[in-house]
Amino acid sequence: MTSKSRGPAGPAAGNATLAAWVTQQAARTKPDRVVWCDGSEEERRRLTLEAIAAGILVPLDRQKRPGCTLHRSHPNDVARVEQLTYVCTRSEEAAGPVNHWMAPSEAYARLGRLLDGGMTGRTMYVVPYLMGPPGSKFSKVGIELTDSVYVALSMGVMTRMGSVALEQLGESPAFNRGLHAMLDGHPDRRFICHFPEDDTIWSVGSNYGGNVLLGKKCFALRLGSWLARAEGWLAEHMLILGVESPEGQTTYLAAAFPSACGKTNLAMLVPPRRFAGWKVWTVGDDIAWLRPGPDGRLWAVNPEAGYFGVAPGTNEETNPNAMATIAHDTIFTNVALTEDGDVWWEGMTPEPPDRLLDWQGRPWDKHSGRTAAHPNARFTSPMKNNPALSRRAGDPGGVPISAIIFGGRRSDTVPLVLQSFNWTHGVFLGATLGSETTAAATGEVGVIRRDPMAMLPFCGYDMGEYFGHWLSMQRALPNPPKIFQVNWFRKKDGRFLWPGYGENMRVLAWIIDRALGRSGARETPLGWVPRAGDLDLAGLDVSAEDFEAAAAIDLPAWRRELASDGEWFAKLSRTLPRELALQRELLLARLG
Ligand code: GTP
Ligand code: SPV
Ligand code: MN
Repeated sequence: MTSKSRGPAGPAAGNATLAAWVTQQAARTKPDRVVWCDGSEEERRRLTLEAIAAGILVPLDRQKRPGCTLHRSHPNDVARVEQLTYVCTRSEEAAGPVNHWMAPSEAYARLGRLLDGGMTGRTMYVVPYLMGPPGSKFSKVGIELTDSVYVALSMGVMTRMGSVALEQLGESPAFNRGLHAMLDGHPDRRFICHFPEDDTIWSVGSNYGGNVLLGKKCFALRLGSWLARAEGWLAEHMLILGVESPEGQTTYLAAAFPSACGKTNLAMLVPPRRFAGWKVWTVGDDIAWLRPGPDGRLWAVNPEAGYFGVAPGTNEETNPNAMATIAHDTIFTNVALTEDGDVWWEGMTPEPPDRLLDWQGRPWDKHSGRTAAHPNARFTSPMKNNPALSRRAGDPGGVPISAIIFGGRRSDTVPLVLQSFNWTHGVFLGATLGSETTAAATGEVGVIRRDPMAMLPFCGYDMGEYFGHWLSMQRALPNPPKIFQVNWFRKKDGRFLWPGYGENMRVLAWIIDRALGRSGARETPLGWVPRAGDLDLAGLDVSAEDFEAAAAIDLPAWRRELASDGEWFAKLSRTLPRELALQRELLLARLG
């Protein structure tokens, strides 16, 4: 820690670029104090106590939730704000038709006015962080300057934070420049601006998750995707997991599902009884950085070190590994507080406790007529708490990916599982992925939108060019992963047809068999699907009728889907790769 007396450059003295940049931003924002974070346990304890004293964190019961705290964000600041998130490239075309765009000069001027003296009376925390394992060629360094102690503490959980990052950086000027100021928190003064040409992110007016934990969506995905295109790799909104067979063979999969569509749950899956002897290991639950290896396979690392997971719906049945992970040393955001100092959310137990304080700190009981936890309430936990953490989660070389899965939240049309005919067709499946919107972003919930590769809110450049980049990866991958599409969320009469969660293991087993060339399949116009008997359904509590409805291919619905894909592609027409338009034509012809 460095106080103002040593100057804002603090321990960066050896890195002149870093020292100069921090000094410059401190001169802009004028904090009373500058504190450099070193990532130590002592520092974490001290900042937590300061945050408790300031009323920013509420300590939880030491027996029930050791090392845990609760944070309540402002009720108008509870999710990512896509309409206030900008890609600020010199040309509007570089950002593409689905990103919000602002000219860099305008963004720097507008946010610069807000940031001028924006930390007066406050502390600026200098948070050096490393995305990816130390010493890995995948890894990148960011520095986040923030006036939020909640952000500094959360970054300490979500990333490899402190000295480890400064060591990796050394004297290099190649670090992401992140600046975050809470300001007065008014939505009129809230902007999340990305400057990919300057490796810079400015975030003002929020103190929530993906808006402010700049290593996560802002750096690892929006700027990451920009760097990945230039450097020949992929930065994706994907979980990474390893499935170990009873014989001890582990196969690694990566899966892209939109926000709040099941990544954390799949990454921590506990196989059902039928799969005794099988084990699923978590490598990552939200973000994957993937690179072609010298062996022609695709290798992946999880750049994060923690989980910022959805709380509602998490319980001992759906996700026992998450429940163990959040048993200690966790920061909870916008969950309900029990009378004995523990947390609660919808779906944690069948019945709520008699009395709670809701996520806004107001008295609550089950007659209150509102949810106790916010639907986007979250936990922030170190990945080392996870009993299912893969031994290779921190492997600097990454893990080899045998299959990529795309999935959305679709109450109709999309079948339980299908396999693409080839890489190009797989990219088409990803590019046309549709999903119902969720509480992870502000706005209407339950509206179907195209969310290609689950990256709609996270791609830092033109979406058509992003698809082109995906297609071009095949040249670097003589041994590419096989590509699949899944849907756990198909419904009939308002209820899910497929039980999901642990039972998704049955689908993973087929995917692995297909990826390793061990199982048959039936060809349909949409892709390869399991033949009767290919999916192991023994001991599954689902009627044959429901299973068939979950797996059914509804051709009229697919004709409507293709019309919607056509509108989506028209929006991207300037840069849409011809191969993808052709894939759509071919599918139209197959549907007749
Ligand atoms: P982000 O952190 O926003 O990127 O979300 P995520 O993709 O990690 O989603 P998560 O695993 O947290 O799940 C979101 C919600 O979907 C939770 O309420 C889960 O209980 C629910 N969910 C997850 N998997 C399944 C499933 O297989 N079936 C059903 N019906 N619901 C699921
Ligand atoms: C998501 O919305 O996809 C998340 C949560 O993982 S946030 O960090 O807010 O982006
Ligand atoms: Mn996510």
